[in-house]
Amino acid sequence: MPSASLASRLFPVLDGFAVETPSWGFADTGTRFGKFFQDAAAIDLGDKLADAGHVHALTGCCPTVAVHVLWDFAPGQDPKAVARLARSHGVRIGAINPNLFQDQEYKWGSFGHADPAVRRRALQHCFDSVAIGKALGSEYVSLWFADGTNYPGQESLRARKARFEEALTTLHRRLGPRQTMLVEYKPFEPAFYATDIADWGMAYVLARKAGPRAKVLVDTGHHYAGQNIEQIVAFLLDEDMLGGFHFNDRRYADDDLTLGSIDPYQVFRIFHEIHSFAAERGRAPKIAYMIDQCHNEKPKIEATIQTVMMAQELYAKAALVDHKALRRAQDRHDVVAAELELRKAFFTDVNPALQAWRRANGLAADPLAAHRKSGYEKAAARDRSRRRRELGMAKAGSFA
Ligand SMILES: [Mn+2]
Repeated sequence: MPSASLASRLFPVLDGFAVETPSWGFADTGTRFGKFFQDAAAIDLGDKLADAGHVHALTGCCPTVAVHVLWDFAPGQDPKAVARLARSHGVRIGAINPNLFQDQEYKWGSFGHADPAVRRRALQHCFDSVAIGKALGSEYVSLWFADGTNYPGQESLRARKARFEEALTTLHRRLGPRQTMLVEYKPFEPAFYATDIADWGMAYVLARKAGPRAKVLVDTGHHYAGQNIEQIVAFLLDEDMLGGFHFNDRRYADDDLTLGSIDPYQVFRIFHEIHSFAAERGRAPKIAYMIDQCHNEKPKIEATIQTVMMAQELYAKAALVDHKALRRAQDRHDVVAAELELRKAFFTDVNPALQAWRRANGLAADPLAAHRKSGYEKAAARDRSRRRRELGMAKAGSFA
């Protein structure tokens, strides 16, 4: 049994923490070198929402699912039908992700393209995404751009910046009163010389200029090795410009590994900045916590549950930092004592409290073990293999 005080401190923390799963994380995705197909991988949006519903039923903290417009919505598809489908699986549609990197038109960019016709096409797709979001009651339109250049001198960097400013401002005007536009950054890949939104500073400037409902999205994998992500998070929080996260882990670049698998202390330090901000301001900042991972080797549902459990555990640990004691140590420049306050929280075993919270919410104490016992994966593999054969898909794989 957890100590009563630990549980009573952590229950409200866990009640207030939700993680959004990505529809694409349940389908056959992987590296740009090759995909290793899984029989149980989702074929269509119905499968993805079923898998997301299963994850939510087991973890109790994943009520929404992020969707990719191009991959998940057939042209002319009624968003209300998608909302109903989601509801039937016990989840709601979360962030709407336009796709501005797949079509041939975007070889030289989307919002950054020199040709106004291509920029208009990209904007129209974003307008459609905003409309889908409005119809679904979704709060977020989440933007990531593959735009950039590969060689010095290829294009005017400032001209591309100006095009981004104009397009993002135009898009912001289309947002409904309940919608927020998230601007994601990434240092390189697919652009290997200059990515148009390469870091948090560029995303910050562009979001600021676009309008008050544009915020920055921090994808934990989109940083150079050694970059201090929690300092970026602290800066953005202080400027009221942190909109959301894409969770994943990395060892080298944008590796899409399971959150906390390489460096759980990094994730803890990010959460600590958020809890510290909340403690000072007396309110939790509104942040969209989302997963952005594609698993090529791990079974997709297992990896998703593992990620959610890791996020909950580290979020709970970070909530245990004694902010008053930390402040006192900081005030007397006791560097060692200040650091120890963080380490004390990080090394506290919160699992008994997490298990107690799950039981109190009618959930299995160990969602991963419950999933493995449930037979869901086997049944999905059987059903989806049969449907792939019926659909004439030569081997495993999905439409997206
Ligand atoms: Mn991302």
